[in-house]
Amino acid sequence: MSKVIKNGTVVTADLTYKADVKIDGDIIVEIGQNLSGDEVLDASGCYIMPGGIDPHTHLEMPFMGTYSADDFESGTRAGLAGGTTMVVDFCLPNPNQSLLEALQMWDNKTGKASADYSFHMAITWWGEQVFNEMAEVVDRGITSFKHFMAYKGSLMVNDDEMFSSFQRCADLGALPLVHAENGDVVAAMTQKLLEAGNNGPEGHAYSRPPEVEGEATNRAIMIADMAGVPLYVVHVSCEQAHEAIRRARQKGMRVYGEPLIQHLTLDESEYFNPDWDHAARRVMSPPFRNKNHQDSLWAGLQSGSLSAVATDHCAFTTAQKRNGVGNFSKIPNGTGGLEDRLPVLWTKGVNTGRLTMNEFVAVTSTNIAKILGLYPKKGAVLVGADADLIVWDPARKKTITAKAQQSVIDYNVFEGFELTGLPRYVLSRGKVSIVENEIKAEPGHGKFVGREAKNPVNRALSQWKDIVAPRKVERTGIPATGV
Ligand code: DUC
Ligand code: ZN
Ligand code: ZN
Ligand code: ZN
Repeated sequence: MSKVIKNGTVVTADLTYKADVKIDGDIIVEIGQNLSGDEVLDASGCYIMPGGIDPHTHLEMPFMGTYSADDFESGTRAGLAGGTTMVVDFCLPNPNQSLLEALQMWDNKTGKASADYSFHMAITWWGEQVFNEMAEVVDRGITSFKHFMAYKGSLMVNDDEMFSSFQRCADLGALPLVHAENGDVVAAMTQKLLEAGNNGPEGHAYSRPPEVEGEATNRAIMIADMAGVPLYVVHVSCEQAHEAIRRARQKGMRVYGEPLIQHLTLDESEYFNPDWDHAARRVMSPPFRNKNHQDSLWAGLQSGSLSAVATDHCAFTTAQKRNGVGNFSKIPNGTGGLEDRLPVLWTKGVNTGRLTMNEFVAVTSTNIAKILGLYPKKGAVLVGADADLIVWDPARKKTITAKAQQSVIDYNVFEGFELTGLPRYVLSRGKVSIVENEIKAEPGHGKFVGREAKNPVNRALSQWKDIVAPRKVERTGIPATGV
């Protein structure tokens, strides 16, 4: 059974043009004029865009003594409802756990996914076993490795471990990711604040100022340069981190920055709300910042110094958040956003003139597809690409409410946002999964998408005993202006 999306305007990262799009099974088979098929989806007044890819989610993740509340079923359904047709989730091995065993555990969670997914593997400890297993992980199509520079005592890796892992990534053609916050400084400031009786949610923001993020971002970039590997910085929330990324890119380094929809649109005043629940529900790391930092992030999307908008979707109920009453460091870190990322970015970005439609597609889908090695299977409206598509109605309106959301939690950090621009149809590999407010997502339809390593070296040359020596790539680059 073929389908044709008719009467719409195709919008990609670089083109806007009138055309019909024909789908057979999972795949786009034709793009052109006056196409016919067994089933017609009307896109009058709408834009046909590649489905959103959220490169940063934590579904059913054990974290801070509990599990994030949305699993692959509710999480992918929420994504589809807002036009996101693929998520990349984080597999987190316990200390000393085999990466392959952890991967099996994560794979077991995905049975009811209704949209496609992939994984990043976290490097939460270091040793010869991890070194060896990284090659097998890459062979299984997981070509990105996350490093936490914060969460001291649990997920955090030290600089020597990070340097070793980055070198291994370089040899395997894999991409290292960092959560860039100085975990030692955060731990020290947290202790001081708690000792002084500052135990409310605002203490969370005080314990993680922009400087801890700027320092760690700079450090990770320098370490990546010494290891001779590209770098992807997750949840860039502030000018200090953005500045480091801009500078590295100007020097010719492949450093990518990912702002979150939350940091673009919500600010630190949320933590000073007298309602403890309101503030705690917004506790995430890094915390929300002030307007100057938000402006910096928008500018980064406009100029291309920041590459992809994500959510870090890691949703906890109010009851879970209340574990931190009397001690902000015990509030599970995380917010939702999977359903809201595209509509909020459209309303606050495209409708305000801050982003063009083509930039919108680039930062919600195409750029990350290219960075992660998913393009053009994902992130494209091209013959042969997966039919992960949105028919976007720029006139459709709604007000965000927790009541109407797909996520299982009992609130929404964007509650009350008035949106203009929402999906009319969302297709996941050809399956019509959303028709306006109607959810037709099919649990179990989502499949794992493996990825290819980029420019791997001969594996035989990469040996555990060699992972120490600096391999600095000398780089003159383009001198910074005024220097
Ligand atoms: N930050 C969060 O807020 N939640 C999950 C992990 C992270 O780094
Ligand atoms: Zn993080
Ligand atoms: Zn995260
Ligand atoms: Zn199916």
